[in-house]
Amino acid sequence: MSEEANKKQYSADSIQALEGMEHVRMRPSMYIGDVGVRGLHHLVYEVVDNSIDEAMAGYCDKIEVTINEDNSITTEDNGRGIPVDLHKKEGVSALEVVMTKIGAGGKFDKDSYKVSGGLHGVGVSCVNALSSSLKATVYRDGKIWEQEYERGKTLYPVKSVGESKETGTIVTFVPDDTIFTQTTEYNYETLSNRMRELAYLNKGITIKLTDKRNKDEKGEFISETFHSEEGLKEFIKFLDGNREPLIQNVVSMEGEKNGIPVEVAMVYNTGYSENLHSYVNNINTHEGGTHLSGFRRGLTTTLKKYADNSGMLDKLKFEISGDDFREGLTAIVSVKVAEPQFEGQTKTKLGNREVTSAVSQAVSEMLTDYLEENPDDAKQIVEKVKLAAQARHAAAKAREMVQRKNPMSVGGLPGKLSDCSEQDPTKCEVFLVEGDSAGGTAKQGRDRNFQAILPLRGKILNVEKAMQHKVFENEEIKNIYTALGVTIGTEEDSKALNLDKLRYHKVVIMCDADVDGSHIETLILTFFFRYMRELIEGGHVYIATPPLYLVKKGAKKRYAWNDKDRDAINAEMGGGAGIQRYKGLGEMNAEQLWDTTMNPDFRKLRQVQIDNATESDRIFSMLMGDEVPPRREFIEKNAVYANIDV
Ligand code: 0RA
Repeated sequence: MSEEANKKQYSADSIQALEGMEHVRMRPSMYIGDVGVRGLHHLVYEVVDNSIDEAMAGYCDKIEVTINEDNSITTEDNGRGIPVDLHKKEGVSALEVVMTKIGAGGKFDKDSYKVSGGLHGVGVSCVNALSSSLKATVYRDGKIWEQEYERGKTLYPVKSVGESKETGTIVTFVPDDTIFTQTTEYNYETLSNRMRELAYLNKGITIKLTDKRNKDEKGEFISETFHSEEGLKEFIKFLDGNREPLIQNVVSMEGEKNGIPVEVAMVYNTGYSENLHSYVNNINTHEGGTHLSGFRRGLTTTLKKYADNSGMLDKLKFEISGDDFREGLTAIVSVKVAEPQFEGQTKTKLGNREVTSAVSQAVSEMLTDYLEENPDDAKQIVEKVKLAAQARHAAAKAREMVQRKNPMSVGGLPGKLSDCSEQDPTKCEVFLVEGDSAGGTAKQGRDRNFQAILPLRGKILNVEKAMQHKVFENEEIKNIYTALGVTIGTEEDSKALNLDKLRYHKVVIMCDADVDGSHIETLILTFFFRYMRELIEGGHVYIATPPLYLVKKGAKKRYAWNDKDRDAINAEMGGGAGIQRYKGLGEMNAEQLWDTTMNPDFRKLRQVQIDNATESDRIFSMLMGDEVPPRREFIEKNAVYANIDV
């Protein structure tokens, strides 16, 4: 063998010989998605998933998650405890196998609803591999057992450290900062949202979350306990609580169809948006899939049949479409599938064919009964559907305008857009700027090679409260569509956003750093979230962060983005520096705006991410809805201003 071939052979062997745990450390993203904030939180979900599995099997009803002072995590459950007896094939304790063998999974049998290929379900061993240290404590068979690991390597054989009549599992892990280089700091809110969601999706379980890093006014650790007796029925009320209900009841069902556990809950509100949330094995399926198709089919056929029989649609001049049945609808569909196939860009689209008819049948039965038993509600719903059909007719015309315009011909671009000269969209950025005057400064300050400016006049439309045709008729919104070059409708889905001709890969929202600015930022984000979610999911949406202060002493000038930095800079300059508070972008000149906010070398862009779509939906409906008190409470709770970069 030549030396070259020899080398190749050697590396192929060494890759194959690489133990699973080593592979997880070498390619963590393959297992947990990424090594950023998301992946870090994923470690917690992974361990908790195992406890939830234990609860779903009927052996556990309490789970506690604690963020410790040092940002390590402790999870504790009262399940059966991970088995500790000898694993015959491996020759070590089963606990050690579960903790150190990739693919051993939480369970050895196949009858639990484990997720394959998706985001979760990679096993606690992955968490172990990605932790600088981990300790497992098991209460089982009258004893307390213990084993510790470092970076996935066992420190000592499983040992008994005491006696107890209890059963359960405690896992404490420290995320490895050589893997999670960006941050190892846990976000309470993120974990809290997920634990709440899990409690609703798995009724009867009590999940307690405690943050030992922070104390409340009473001197107690920040803590919340989540428990739901009614599951999705309560989840829907929580989600839609900020919207005005059309009917007072939640329509819900729970059961098994063709061997597939199906749970559905739905309500109608007086709004215009459709909010469907779907889950498979507790994982939010953003891209939908066969269970969601089944829901839509069941809803449409049942409501249509009822409406036709009622004679209420007799005078309607045009056909009712599927969409009309879903205006003002908020629904959650949750299924458990033994071997789910996930498809789509983010692997969050269920592919299993057999699920469609199971959900469709379940929804048909549920709705048929409900409509028969509640004729008043049925009438309200059919009336709403009629109105939706009429509005859709009007919207279709307005939307055609948005679709037909061709942004690639210069004539088609909005007059207010100052375009860049670069033609390669991956290199281009567009700044959506509040107001014409700041727009002017940005236009002067930018690098016209790759930065475009689109000034937006005043407050853009609140899409949360507007009917669809109003949205597509709105000048500012039409400008955003044409400037970005995106259209509605792909071959696969007539309502999906078509990003093939996206003209800028970075879309930057640039608003004043004050309450008004943050309101406008939220309005724009609401529009993106409701009408261009694919743009956010594609990682194209950013928020610019202009500085709050200019600190000046003699010839020295520095910018500060918060009070702490301002004071530190002042101290560095020896104190007594002059401090200018920027109230808006308009107070900066073109050069300052470039230096601080637009220059890629110095600016701090924040990428907008949706890490919990269900929670984002609730927050937008609250921030942009009619009810003032919850909005005020949220804004006050979220200190400086209410930014939605969840
Ligand atoms: C393997 C087998 C059994 C339970 C578990 C693992 C298990 C794993 C975790 C992880 C966190 N909490 C957990 N609780 C249980 C089945 C045990 C039996 O058959 O008795």
